[in-house]
Amino acid sequence: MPALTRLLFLALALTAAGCGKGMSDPIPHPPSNPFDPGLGGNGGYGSGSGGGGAGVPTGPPMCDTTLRRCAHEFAYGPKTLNGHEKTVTLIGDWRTDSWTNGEPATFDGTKWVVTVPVPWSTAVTYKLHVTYDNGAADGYVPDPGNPTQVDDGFGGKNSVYAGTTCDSWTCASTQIACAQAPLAAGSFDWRDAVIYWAFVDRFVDGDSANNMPISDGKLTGTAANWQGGDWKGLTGKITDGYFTALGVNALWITVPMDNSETVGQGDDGQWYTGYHGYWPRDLTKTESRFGSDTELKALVAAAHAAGIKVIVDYAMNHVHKDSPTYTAHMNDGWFNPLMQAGQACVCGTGACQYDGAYAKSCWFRDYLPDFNFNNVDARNFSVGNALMWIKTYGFDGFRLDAVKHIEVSWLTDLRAKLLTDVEAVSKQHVYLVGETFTGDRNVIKGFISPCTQLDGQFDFPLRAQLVQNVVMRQGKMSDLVTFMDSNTSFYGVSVMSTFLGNHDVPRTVHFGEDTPLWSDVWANGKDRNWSNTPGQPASASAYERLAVGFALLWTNRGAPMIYYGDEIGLAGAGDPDNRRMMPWNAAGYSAAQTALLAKVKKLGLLRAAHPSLRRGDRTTLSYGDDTWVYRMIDGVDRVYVAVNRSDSAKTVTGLPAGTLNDQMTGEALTGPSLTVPARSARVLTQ
Ligand SMILES: [Ca+2]
Ligand SMILES: [Ca+2]
Ligand SMILES: [Ca+2]
Repeated sequence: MPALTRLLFLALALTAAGCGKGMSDPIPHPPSNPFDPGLGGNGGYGSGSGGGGAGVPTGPPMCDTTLRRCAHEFAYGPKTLNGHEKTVTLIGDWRTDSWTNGEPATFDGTKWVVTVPVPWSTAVTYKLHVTYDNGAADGYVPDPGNPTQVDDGFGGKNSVYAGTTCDSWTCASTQIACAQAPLAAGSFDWRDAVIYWAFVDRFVDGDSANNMPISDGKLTGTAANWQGGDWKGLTGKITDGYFTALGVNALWITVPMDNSETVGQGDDGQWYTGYHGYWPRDLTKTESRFGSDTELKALVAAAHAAGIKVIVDYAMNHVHKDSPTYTAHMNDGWFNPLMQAGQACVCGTGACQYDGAYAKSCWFRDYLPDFNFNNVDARNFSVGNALMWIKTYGFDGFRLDAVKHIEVSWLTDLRAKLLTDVEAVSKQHVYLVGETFTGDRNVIKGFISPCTQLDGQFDFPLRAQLVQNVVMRQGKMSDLVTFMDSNTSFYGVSVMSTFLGNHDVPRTVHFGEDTPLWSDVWANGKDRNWSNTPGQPASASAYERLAVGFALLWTNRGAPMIYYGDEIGLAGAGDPDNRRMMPWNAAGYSAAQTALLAKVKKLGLLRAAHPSLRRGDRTTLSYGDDTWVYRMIDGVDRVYVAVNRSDSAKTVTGLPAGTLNDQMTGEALTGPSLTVPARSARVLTQ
């Protein structure tokens, strides 16, 4: 059907529902077109968004002309060739080190060609280095096809390409910096972040004295009750070096404020507590089950001492009906009324869908009053509250929940206040990462503007594509290559958070089983979340596939995020089964879990050691149905990555000749072609 019709169809069909924090999805699952965004609705209280999917982006990426790069093909031949050319390498000034680290050309049957990204509307000075197979001396020659030459200062000539602009550019990576609040020299660069989502209630119980599970006969078992994790336990993992060993330098922690003491029913009919933190009650107090005010400050201090930033989760969309803020302002316009459109306007019901006219004003549940940020007093109060939290505890960033369900004015007000009241003092950039659970990249992009709105969002479309093509082995590797090539610059100057799993989707290890537990990457796993819950996969293959997924994210731009437990392939279906208590007895891990953990650690160290993995430009060197070989370059740093998703070893090509050291295994190998074992990734340096 036509694209617009299809969008409308999806918007109607995928009226996702279900609160990620204890609601289930009542809608039968959609068919599985790999480019459908799917329901996505279990994230951040729903927000399933129809349409778009992982399709072709609309509009060029957002970046300043100084960062824009246009692909340009340089050629050598055919007229001047003598047939004995062995290698032809382009050298020049299109990149900082490209006079000394050139780009090899390939012979296309008639001439040698090489495509490189050239700076926007900027002349490029270059020449070619040619070697021969007949014993002739190699030489540096200007481009015989380009009459524009200048002296090279060594008695020879360089060629000059006048430069170009283009309709479809890429963006070079750059640190986020806002003119309104200049950064201190050496301030933290969020492109370097590796984030760990420490779901506090389920991470470490460091103090049993604060354990207060709710006693209510309506609760089924403990899956949706408080389980005892706290800030003291998390702090212990910071100080014992767990995160440092993983290469993690940023923590995302659960909403820290007081949550409701009651239970509430999800739309799956089950009863839940506020263990997840998304039912805020007293917005000025900390949650007693997580610990004291002093313990939260100690957590931040311990993190900072270990070189770890702290990103605090903040749920600005609503409060719990028990909140004194609601009691005081239920009738003065601070909150949207529950009754709208002639109904109880619970998101996902009747006229009050997660998308459309009531997306911003519907209530996620009938006990979660929804702020109306068109009311300036309500907005000022809420932005002020967020600022209070960041100033009081010294957090370094916010993870902002359910972004597309609030007025954008809240976001722009928050950013403006952060610039004037926080960044101008700290000289550090406050990272704002949003959750917009959708496969539609244009919706996600709409909130990204680092100095006025968000620095980035969680990259749900990339997660879907990667899990599908690599962990589930659907489609071909070329699908992933095409998607990632279109995705790298899609959000312009930004720091997206890339990830394989989170608290709203089934545990990723199950997508990697020999027979995946779900055949649709957007499945919410709620068919097995209360009964028939999955155990740890027995076969090593699932963990190995997960590790290949980690390797791809850890060798590309973005701030990769580990959902707690994914580093050991922790089992679990949909919410709340994907929030099991973190097992800390390493002796109880299987060999496959231990091997996965070791790989994640190694990737963390490699990412820290190589700027090209965090900021570099990626060039595909070869790919097959199951393999992908690419190179990352940042200045003089270059790393080669060779991925094989299949169940048999594969020979890959396109690597440089000579010795290549696999930093994952310690093996010394030889290019230009080499073998990549089944379900593995090599990270190679010369
Ligand atoms: Ca505890
Ligand atoms: Ca409480
Ligand atoms: Ca709202």
